[in-house]
Amino acid sequence: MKNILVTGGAGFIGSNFVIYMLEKYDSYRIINLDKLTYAGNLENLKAVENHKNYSFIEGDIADHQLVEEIFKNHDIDYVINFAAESHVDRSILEPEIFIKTNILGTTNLLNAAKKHWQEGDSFKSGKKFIQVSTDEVYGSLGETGYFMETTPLDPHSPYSASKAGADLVVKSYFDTYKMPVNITRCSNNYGPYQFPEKLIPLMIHNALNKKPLPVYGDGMNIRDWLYVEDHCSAIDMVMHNGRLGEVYNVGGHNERPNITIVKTIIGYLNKNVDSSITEDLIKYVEDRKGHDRRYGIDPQKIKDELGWYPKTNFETGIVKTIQWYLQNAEWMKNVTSGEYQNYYKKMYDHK
Ligand code: NAD
Ligand code: TDX
Repeated sequence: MKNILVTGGAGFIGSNFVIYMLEKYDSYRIINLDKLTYAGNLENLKAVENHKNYSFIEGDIADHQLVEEIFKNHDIDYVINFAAESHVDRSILEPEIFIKTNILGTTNLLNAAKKHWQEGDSFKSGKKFIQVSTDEVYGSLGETGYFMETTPLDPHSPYSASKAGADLVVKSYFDTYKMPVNITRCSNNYGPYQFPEKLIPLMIHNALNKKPLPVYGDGMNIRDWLYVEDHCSAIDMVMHNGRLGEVYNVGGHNERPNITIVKTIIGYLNKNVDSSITEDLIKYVEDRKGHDRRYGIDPQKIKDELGWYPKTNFETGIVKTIQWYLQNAEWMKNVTSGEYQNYYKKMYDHK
């Protein structure tokens, strides 16, 4: 048995990853450390909460004593660090917590792993720290070209700056101590359990409630979409076969302008759920500050080195995703009550 410390495992990608790993392997014990912020939700993990190889610890990755205790009590073999403040719009409103969790929290995890994994000048074999990062650290593309692992970092939002900062700290632990690490940089994920502050679940939720669909700017900003399960399989491969110290970009060449995504969701709901859901709901609103124009990943390295490829194309993935939200109306109702209402008012009511 090997022990994986998954942080942020009650969030969108983390919970999908925990379920993916427990379904695929018998040989891993997963310890999920999550602070249960507004984005963390144990309902996401109902399917595995009693699994013999799963346990949950509520707490902060920046809590030195707690993280030290976890490393002392469990022989941790891998850390997969998903825990983060992850929403760009929130980082524009309140940057400090992004610096604390994303940079200081990551450094705290690195220190504990280093302390328990280091033997003299080298590290015990079979250990690895994986930092789950984002394509946003590369900044914004023009109409052509793609982000490669060698593209210079040029983050624009407090969120992406904090992720770039964390990446550099992780890299420095490899460069300085030869600590076994990998960094993955993935494009926009979509799928089950995504919090409805992000474009796709927010548009599905609003459309079903006949609320305006707030499209920032001209709606022509481009994102490169990846179905969450394909991201999980990429992390699985990097965990097992990624060359130490390397960065791997993860993306499936699924670039779409935001307005196309919104119209695709409306089209599906109009045809299959309620014909009064139409494009009249679209409301062009004030642009996001510092809004990156285009993201596009070149995934050649992870394909060539690790044989990864995405299994779900956008047309299939978006239908599966919309259907999941339709079938999980109770989940959506629960996450959109309480704090969410205040956030929504603060973010959108003046737009
Ligand atoms: P999310 O916001 O849905 O989940 C984040 C989780 O981290 C939540 O469960 C939250 O409770 C937990 N958390 C936050 N602060 C914590 C702390 N201090 N200590 C412990 N737990 C804490 O985010 P997500 O969309 O699942 O993203 C997961 C990771 O993947 C993040 O690191 C993000 O930067 C990265 N990423 C996300 C995307 C995307 O499209 N969503 C794309 C690329 C990379
Ligand atoms: O109401 C909206 N209207 C709108 O036009 C929202 C919430 C978003 N948008 C636009 C902004 C972006 O161009 O849609 C695009 C996608 O926005 P988000 O879902 O907020 O994602 P993004 O800012 O691209 O960042 C996401 O992908 C990279 C994740 O939130 C990050 O955690 C990840 O690192």
